[in-house]
Amino acid sequence: METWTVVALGIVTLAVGTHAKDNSWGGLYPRESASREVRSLDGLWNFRLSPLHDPDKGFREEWYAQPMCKTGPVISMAVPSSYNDVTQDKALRDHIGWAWYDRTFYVPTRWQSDNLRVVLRLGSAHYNSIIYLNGEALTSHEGGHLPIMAEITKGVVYGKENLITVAINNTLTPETIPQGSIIHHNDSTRYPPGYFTQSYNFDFTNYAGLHRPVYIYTTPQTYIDDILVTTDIDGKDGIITYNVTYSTSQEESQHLLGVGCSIKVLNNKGDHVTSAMGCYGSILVTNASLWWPYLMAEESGYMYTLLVAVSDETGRLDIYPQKVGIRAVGWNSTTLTINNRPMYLRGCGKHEDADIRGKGLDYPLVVKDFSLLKWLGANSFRTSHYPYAEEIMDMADQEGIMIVDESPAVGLSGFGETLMNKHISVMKELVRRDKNRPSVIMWSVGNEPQSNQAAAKDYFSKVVSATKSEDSSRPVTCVLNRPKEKDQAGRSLDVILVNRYYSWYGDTGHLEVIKLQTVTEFSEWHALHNKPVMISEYGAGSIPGFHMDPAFTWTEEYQAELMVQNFEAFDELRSRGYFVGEMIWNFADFATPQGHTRAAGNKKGIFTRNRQPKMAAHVLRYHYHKVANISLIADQIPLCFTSLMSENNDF
Ligand code: BDP
Repeated sequence: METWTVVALGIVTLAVGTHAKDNSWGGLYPRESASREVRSLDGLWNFRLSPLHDPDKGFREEWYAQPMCKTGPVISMAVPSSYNDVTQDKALRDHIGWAWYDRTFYVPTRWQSDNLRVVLRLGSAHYNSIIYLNGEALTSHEGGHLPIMAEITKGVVYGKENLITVAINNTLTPETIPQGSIIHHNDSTRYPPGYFTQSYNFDFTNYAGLHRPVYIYTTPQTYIDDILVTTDIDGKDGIITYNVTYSTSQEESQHLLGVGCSIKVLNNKGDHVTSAMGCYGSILVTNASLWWPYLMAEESGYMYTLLVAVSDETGRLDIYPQKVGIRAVGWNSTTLTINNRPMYLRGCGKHEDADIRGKGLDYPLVVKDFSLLKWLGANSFRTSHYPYAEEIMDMADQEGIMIVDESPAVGLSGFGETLMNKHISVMKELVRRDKNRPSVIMWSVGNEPQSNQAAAKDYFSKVVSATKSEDSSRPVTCVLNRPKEKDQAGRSLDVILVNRYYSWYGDTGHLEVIKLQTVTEFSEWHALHNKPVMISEYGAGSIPGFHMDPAFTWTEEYQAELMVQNFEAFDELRSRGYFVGEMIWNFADFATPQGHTRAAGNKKGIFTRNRQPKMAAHVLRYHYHKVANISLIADQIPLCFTSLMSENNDF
């Protein structure tokens, strides 16, 4: 007999460790300026797992009170990285529960004598984390994928060694986002005593660890806390509306009386364009260079910099460089627009995923992925199925790649109030982090919820309206996969995104039904909701190097031909005027839990996990350039695809 329990390891112990208040504002990304210094704490940290059957051990023995190397064995762990795949240890790969990291660092005495504020910021820790500084609980955070910030001015010792310890728990429960369950296998004839496993309803490895960079940085005592920027266009001019919020340390709060803001707008070469005074207002940029998506204009991803300065009554300045892309997003019942021109999303569903590092940020991989996206002629991707690293989002802004920015709410069910409140908080955190990004053209509150459940109606109406109240300048969606007659979420959304796997999960092997089924389905979604529709996932698995003609499932030919059939449907739907985009599943092969339907991971990538093209990548490249009205020189397309494409009238 197996029991499914709500109680998870670590939730009990989370209470033990949490003396610190949960912090939901991750703060502005740490950037250097004339007033701010940034130091990286990335590198090799010390690391130890809590024993599987004694999850509280680290708390009981106070592993945070002194360097962990003094309380037992440690190994080196790379930061940023997931911890799962960096060693040969299966127990580490499959761990459930608490994992502990620590390292020491110095803070210069100059920071104290200069009366600076010192802040710690972690890009993401998955899933629950508690952060200790010099043995004291500093802050805690629930949920991976979003930043954690805490002021440490008083907690650090200047000019001496400081200790930072991070305890991270990857346990998922029915009330975490995403959800999961701990299954206790109680049948003693089949399992050893205390045997349990983690299950979850999503198709990617639940990687854990310090996934993104860790920084300490300084600000003056009166500092810029947040900047909100929205943009619009008026003929050839751009309008930047801004609101700067500032704060100060408690003792210095009287200084807030004399605080003032000034703004300098610089072009993308760093030259001065215009200036403004005041902590909120609008700035007119005459003859503005607009932010355009890749291949929609000669120059894509154009960004200005707002050099925001806040001064207190002593005249001391805090300066933050805030990038701004001037663009206007619009939508109606059939169309998405950017700068008043209809946009069509040619994109991919992606993952933060690579061998060895798992979900750890890896700069070479970031550059490679954007290079491949542009090679494909893609103009967009969805951050399936969680918010991606800010460093990736920076690249999207800069390269003109549009983003459907998704929350970690993948595969939700149940839809109780606790879950909903948590979901709303996550949306607020996500919007607050990414609100100024020109690349973000849509929020996605989740992927494939069980939206056929009755409770989904009220749930999604509330989550979507809470998201809109944070940001009304972008459409809000949720990626659906339930039958349209049963779905309860679509009515609350601005754009309908649907995942469909014709001739893969249904009618397997029957490529000839794809066009009919796809055109019928998506035209019905549009008719039902009178909203723009797009396909957010379609595709087939292929094992690189598997070939059969006629095409057969799992071969590169099958994946490529399935795509060509889909393109016919998309072209037809596009001609009807309400189909606003297509995203292949997936950009690259990725890691999943072990299972008999996954061959060493999900193989629906058009690139291998190592980012080498399968046949499908060449086919998609040809199609995306054609949709973008850009012809590829025939000899750039390898010969093996030309026969495939010539069978199709569209090519
Ligand atoms: C979709 C999910 C995605 C999966 C994909 C698949 O959104 O996460 O990886 O199916 O089965 O339902 O490949």
